[in-house]
Amino acid sequence: MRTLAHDDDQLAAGEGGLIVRSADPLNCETPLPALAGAQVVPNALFYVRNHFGIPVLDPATWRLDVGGLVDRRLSLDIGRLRAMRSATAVVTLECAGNGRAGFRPPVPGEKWGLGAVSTAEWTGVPLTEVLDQAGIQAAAQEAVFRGADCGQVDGHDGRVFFERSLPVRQLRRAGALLAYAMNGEELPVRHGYPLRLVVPGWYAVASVKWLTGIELIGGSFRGHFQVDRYHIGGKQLSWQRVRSLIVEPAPGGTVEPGDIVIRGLAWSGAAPIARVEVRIGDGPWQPAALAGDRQRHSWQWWEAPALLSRPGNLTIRARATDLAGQAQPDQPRWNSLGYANNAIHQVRLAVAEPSVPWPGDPR
Ligand SMILES: Nc1nc2c(c(=O)[nH]1)N[C@H]1C(S)=C(S)[C@@H](COP(=O)(O)O)O[C@H]1N2
Ligand SMILES: [Mo]
Repeated sequence: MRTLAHDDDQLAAGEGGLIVRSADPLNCETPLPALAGAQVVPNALFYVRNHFGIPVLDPATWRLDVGGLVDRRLSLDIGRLRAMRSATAVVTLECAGNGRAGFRPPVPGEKWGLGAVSTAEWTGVPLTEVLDQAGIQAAAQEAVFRGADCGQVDGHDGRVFFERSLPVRQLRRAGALLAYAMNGEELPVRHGYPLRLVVPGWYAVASVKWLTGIELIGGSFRGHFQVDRYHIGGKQLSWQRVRSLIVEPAPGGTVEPGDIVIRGLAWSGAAPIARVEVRIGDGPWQPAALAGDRQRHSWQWWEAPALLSRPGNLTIRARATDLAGQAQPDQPRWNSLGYANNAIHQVRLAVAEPSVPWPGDPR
């Protein structure tokens, strides 16, 4: 199998302004401050999370094979899929490891900051269309999604493919797409060309890229990325936890005293965002205004005006609550593999000495 020369791809990533965490496999964060209120992240700036080399698939020979506990086995080429009923959705993908660098004591794994999250408009075939064509048998309990990428994994003989499963009872309400387009463009190679699964609201490990197979099985899938990774204490990761991030002003920066607008993002897999609150220093929590489009599975921009009058160092915090009543913890909920850190985001700022005296300033 041909894989993308990672030197080339790393170069491209650097040019695109991504923050490269690892070149091989290619893992990159989105520079969130560069987004400035945009609903979707341009494809070139969408974060990248890979476990193996990027497979380069030939669309002429590529097939999506559907098998296992189905009434009819399917082998669909990209033309067949594109001819089927399509749907489009704006969906935020977040890596379960996003924010792993914030765990104390530290945990092994890619040391993600807060940029392993992005939003795009995905177009493809509703997963249910394909599964209905195949006909799921009553004995099927899980659907296993296989990616074309594979490699060596400690503790396993031979090649391990990237595979994840979803419970059959979740498939219908998941609203998952078999996506072939991203932000109106052909799905880029690094994001899964020619076809990827997109599972709205779930940690993005579920959204298998370079999809080649769907197999319906009668038990619980025991693959490496299901049982050795991407769980918390044996419990499968599913919905993205509620979270908000401060995007502006940028952490560690210096701002002039006076009126500023704090802006950020909030999302939750389980339910829409109910509210976001910000706290300046030791002040009270104050409501932020939700801004921009509200789409069920997309992050939501918010903003809050603030008056920063006193020079010195300052901490700004933001916390979101979703309509299911879930809130964010003050501190990361530590787990040995370092997943699902949704602790309240804190940003430290310096407020400069005023360059012109304040009206009424006694100096
Ligand atoms: N085939 C395949 N699919 C995959 C992965 C992978 O390594 N191989 N990584 C998963 C993980 S952990 C994440 S966070 C998302 C990242 O998707 P992106 O690179 O398009 O941002 O893809 C998921 N799907
Ligand atoms: Mo991930």
